[in-house]
Amino acid sequence: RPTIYLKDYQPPAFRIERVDLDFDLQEEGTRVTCRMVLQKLAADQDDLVLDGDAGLKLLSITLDGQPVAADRLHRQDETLRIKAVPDHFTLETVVEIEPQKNDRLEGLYRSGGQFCTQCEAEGFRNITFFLDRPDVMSIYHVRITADKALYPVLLSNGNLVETGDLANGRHFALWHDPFQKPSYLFALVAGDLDCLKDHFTTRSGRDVSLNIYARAHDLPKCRHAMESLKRAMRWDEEVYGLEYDLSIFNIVAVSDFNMGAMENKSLNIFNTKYVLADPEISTDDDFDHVEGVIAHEYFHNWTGNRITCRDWFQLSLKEGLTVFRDQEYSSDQGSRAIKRIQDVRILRAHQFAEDDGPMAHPVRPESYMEINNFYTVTVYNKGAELIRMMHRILGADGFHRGMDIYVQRHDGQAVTCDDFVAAMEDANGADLSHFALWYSQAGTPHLDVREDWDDKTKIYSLYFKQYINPTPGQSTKAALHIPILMGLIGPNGGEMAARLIEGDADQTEKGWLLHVKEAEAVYRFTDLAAKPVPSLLRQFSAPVQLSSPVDDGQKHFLVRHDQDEFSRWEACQDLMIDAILKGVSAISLQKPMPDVSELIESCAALLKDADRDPAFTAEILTMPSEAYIGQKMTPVAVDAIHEAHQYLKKALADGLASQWRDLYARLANKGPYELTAEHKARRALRSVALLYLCFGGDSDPALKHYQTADNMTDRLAALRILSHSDDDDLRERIFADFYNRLAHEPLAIDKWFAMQALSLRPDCLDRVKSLLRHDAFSLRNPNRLRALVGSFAAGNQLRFHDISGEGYRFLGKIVGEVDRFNPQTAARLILPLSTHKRFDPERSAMMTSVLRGLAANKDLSRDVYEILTKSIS
Ligand code: DPP
Ligand code: ZN
Repeated sequence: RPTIYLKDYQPPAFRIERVDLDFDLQEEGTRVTCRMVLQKLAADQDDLVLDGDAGLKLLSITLDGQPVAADRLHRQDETLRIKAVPDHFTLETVVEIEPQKNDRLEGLYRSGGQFCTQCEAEGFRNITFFLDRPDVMSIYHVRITADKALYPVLLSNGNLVETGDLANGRHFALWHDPFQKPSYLFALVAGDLDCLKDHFTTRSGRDVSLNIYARAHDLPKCRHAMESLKRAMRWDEEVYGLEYDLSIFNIVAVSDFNMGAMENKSLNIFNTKYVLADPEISTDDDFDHVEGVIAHEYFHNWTGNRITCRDWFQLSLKEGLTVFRDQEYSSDQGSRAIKRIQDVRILRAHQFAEDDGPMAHPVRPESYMEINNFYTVTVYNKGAELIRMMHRILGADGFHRGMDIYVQRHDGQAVTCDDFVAAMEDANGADLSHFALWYSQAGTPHLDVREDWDDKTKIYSLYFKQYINPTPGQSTKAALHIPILMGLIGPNGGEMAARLIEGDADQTEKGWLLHVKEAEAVYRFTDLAAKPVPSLLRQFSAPVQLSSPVDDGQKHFLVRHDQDEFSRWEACQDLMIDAILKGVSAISLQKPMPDVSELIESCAALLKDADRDPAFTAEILTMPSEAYIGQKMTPVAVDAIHEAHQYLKKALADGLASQWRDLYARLANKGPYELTAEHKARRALRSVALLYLCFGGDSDPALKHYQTADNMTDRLAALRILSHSDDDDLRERIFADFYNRLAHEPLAIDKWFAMQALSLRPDCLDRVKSLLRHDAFSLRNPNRLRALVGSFAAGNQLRFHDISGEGYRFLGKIVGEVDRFNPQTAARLILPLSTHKRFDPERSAMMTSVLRGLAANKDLSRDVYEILTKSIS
């Protein structure tokens, strides 16, 4: 299994000027005819080498109308070589494929009776022989023929040119996409789908018809996606000056999908999870996720489709940038501070963990075995942090000047991350060569900060020291350019004015922006009346692990006074983390548990002030997860973390019992459900109150909350609490009720599976195993598989890492099975086992033994093989 290297990149030897695809969709085999006009670019190349999956059945091949003799063809692995081709010619292949049997969900496959496609990254080679690489862009004409009764809707990219009826109850549609695109953006859908229609007028006055296709029953649930789409289209015009470029934009919802959604040109295909939203089946968070993903895929039309990646090492060129764009869009729709807190939570929980494990890689990786394994939080979310840092360093105006140049310069091209940085530099006369190291260097930087106050000279000094631990393939690291947004807070809680006398920094509206560029850096401030409290890394201005000189007392002060909401949240989280870590060491030393009364007091003050911003109060009073505490120690003390976590939760529950009760009552639903910011904030805080209210062991409020809920947010908040209950009857009753109520809604049933897999009850794994046999369960549906097995392995630290090792063996067995038909999803599921080095020797040995057991299988997919070899070595 070869490794592919960035350094080996070669430009394509041929150009495809035009491609005509003809799909003859049948219940057995589907025939695909592909006619390409090719032009040789590299004069020294005699042969044409096309990509094509081993499963393609080649029925015929002609070159300029003449059959190609067998001795000119050479098929090996995933390629087809055609020897001695002319400089300019037309090649036509006819292949047969079997979408009905395609459980990989890559290429052309079936989902719920319809045909659909997923081609990114390399799925197109499962459809036909092609130059399946992003830097080969072509103009597509697509003809689809199918049974009219079974597949009344026939869609592909671009504009609909012609439709018509044929003999035997069949019909056809002809589509033409006027924009050049790489094969990974090709899409086709055929099915019996209903359509929600709307339209949008672009700022230059063009009318765009918007269509969301789904099963008839789901159509009303597409309205939120439609409204989100229109908002996103307007936002991209207003903020980036980017307008939609065709007169049609289609979205199709499918229930079997490996990813979240796919930005195919004018024919986005979505996992139902990210398009359907309805109060009965979706939480408030789900509504936000739908809006965010709709925006993300739409934004790709410019950052991804019009300007695409030269090669897959550059994936972050489109993904990091587009994640940044969708994050900013969502911030503008709701609360910027809360969006930032949520994004940082994801980054730390998943990306920092990735950086700390065997799969650590730079935002622009240098090698891979299977590109599917590199659709990661590093490429996406850390990639977005890189864009965010450039935005901060250059300022919003400078950043947008850079974007304008990027678009002007590269429209219609396949480019690199370096091209993006160069556009930013050229637009601003800036030198980002040092900054650009962030793209090639893996690992999370650690930043240790010390302070010093000289009472005589009134000089306040900050000393920064940065280092990055080695990551696979990168043993030494260079210092990065780290932008640190910070403020100095005075005794009265206000921002202190100061004069900088040493260090590289800019003064901004939000505070000082320090540019730490060396392994060590010193900053000195003067003109201060008293020693300030530093508020460091405001808004999480760089993706680093900061160890701060701020002590507990100062953190309590920051919780109350920092003008930066992110930093207030951060200070409170830090206090909770410290309390839990102290608890963990108390447990191991058999000492008394820590005194948390000051923390309770700070939380009491937050609760008193809750009405000012209930949504923020909900965030700040939510405890960090057990898994996040686990990241703070090696080896991860699984059981002690759980015990200390429960201890703090109980202390907050008991210490503030009357406040929780009052708050819960005060926030009671007044009138029916509404999806407004005000209602969402109220539900969020009330759910937090309910959690603490029930934590003493009284399930009644949760039961009542469940029974009176008129929406999924409330129902799920209660179900989550009841899922841990040791009252068997109660739990069975509620889960049965939920199931019967929502059995016809797959997305709700996914939650039903997930809640059981996340239960802290000791019998959790037994329950998960028995759910594998449930009628509604299927390993072949990725959403269902992730809901049950993924939630258990990645979301239930206590039960997955049970010292019996049962959880590990269970996961190994499932991954082995799933890998036989869906390697992409199997490779995701196995990741929790790759962190074995972070656990104690006993657990680690059991985890590696499962990995080794899997690795013994000779038929492993490339996807799982790569994760296993990197994890075991
Ligand atoms: N569909 C995935 C995304 O939008 C891959 N492009 O991020
Ligand atoms: Zn994307």
